[in-house]
Amino acid sequence: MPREELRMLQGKRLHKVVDYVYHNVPFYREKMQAMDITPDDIRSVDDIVKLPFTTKQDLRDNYPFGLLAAPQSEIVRVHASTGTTGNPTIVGYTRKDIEIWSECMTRCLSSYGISRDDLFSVAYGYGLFTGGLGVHYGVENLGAAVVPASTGNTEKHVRLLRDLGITGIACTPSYALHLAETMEKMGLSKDDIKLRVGAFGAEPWTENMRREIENRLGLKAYNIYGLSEIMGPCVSYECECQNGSHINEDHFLPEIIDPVTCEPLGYGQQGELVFTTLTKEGMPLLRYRTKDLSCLMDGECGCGRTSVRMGKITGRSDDMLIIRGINVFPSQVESVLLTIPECAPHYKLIVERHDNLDTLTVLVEIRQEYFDQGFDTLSPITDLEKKVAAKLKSVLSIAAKVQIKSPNTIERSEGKSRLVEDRRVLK
Ligand code: DLL
Repeated sequence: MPREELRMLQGKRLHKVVDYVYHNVPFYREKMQAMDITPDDIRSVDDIVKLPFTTKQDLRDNYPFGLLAAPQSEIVRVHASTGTTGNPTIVGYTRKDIEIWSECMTRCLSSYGISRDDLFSVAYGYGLFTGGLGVHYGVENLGAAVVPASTGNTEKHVRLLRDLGITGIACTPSYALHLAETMEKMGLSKDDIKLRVGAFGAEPWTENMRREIENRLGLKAYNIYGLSEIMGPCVSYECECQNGSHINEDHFLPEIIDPVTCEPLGYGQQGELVFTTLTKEGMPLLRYRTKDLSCLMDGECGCGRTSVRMGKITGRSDDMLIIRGINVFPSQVESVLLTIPECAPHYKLIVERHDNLDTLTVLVEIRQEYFDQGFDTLSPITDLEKKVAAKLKSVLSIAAKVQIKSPNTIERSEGKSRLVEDRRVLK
């Protein structure tokens, strides 16, 4: 679509979604009333700057369903992502939302060259995380055959790749490398499998990782980006030119802002990505601050698509970690530790990558009074470590190794906290 036409379409859809949330979501109506604006003030894309921002905190404050615009009877699916502390972020989708999501995924898969003739394995987690089901519906919608492998059981997955002649795969880039390693340990090589396309995202990755995945699995590796609050996978995707990821702009209106002043930035400038959903019915969001740092790239792409592209995610403007594709906030770990009487509020997180799998180790000090009661012997310590690990697992959804430390052994920091040591090197 020519850009002028696209902008007109976006303007029309923007007005419609603003009108919709104004009348259906008290949170937005109150925000807009406080800013003295009505839906009639929003007539074109340029008016977006008049609208309020939405943050993850707003989603938490309105937990679980306060930001839904559609009646609950219209919601056909619910997903959840990690919240900063306590409450997860809940997202509800209507039947039409699922259709649009699948359509966006189909665009993305067909831009990678996937067709009805392919057998496509989805190795993102199925469940509350949007990766598994999100990609799954896109593959089915396209008419390719989906193999819902999910994560884990890697050797079985390698056998499926070989025996079924699977040609496409979607997973995190680190899992793709783990898969390659497992395959090699099983005495197989890329010549034993038929993979030719991979859709990798849900965590940051580098050009070196791309080359390594391509060499070891014998496929072409494409980026896929998304976040559950906006939709899930396929907010943007790479085309064959691999010069940035095309945003599905007729559904998600992007902006780049300065994360400190919130002022809009121009094309090519690094800042925080912000999205407004243009067609969502279940939980539309206005100017959602992703905290992802990137840039927007204009100009026509060699593939002929006119949609704007975003650069690689270069970091986050908050402290969120992505461990095995799962979002983890240090404050979540802290909130769990605070519920365990034996633990002192002194802890440290160590994130490492072994065999291309991320590991999280939590060091936490025991409180002096428990230490004095004989906790300095091995068995109660092991029990406590198990108890803390189980609690962390239930809240974070990933396994963490826990090491209980004696009082006053974890370094204290003045000023900027050094709670996290991320030892992963994305080569
Ligand atoms: O990760 C959705 C997704 C699933 C995207 C599968 C791609 C593939 P969340 O769990 O809500 O949703 O996490 C969203 O993950 O804000 C980014 O920080 C990060 N992220 C997602 N894709 C990429 C990517 C899914 N391609 C958060 N590169 C986002 C770098 C990514 N970071």
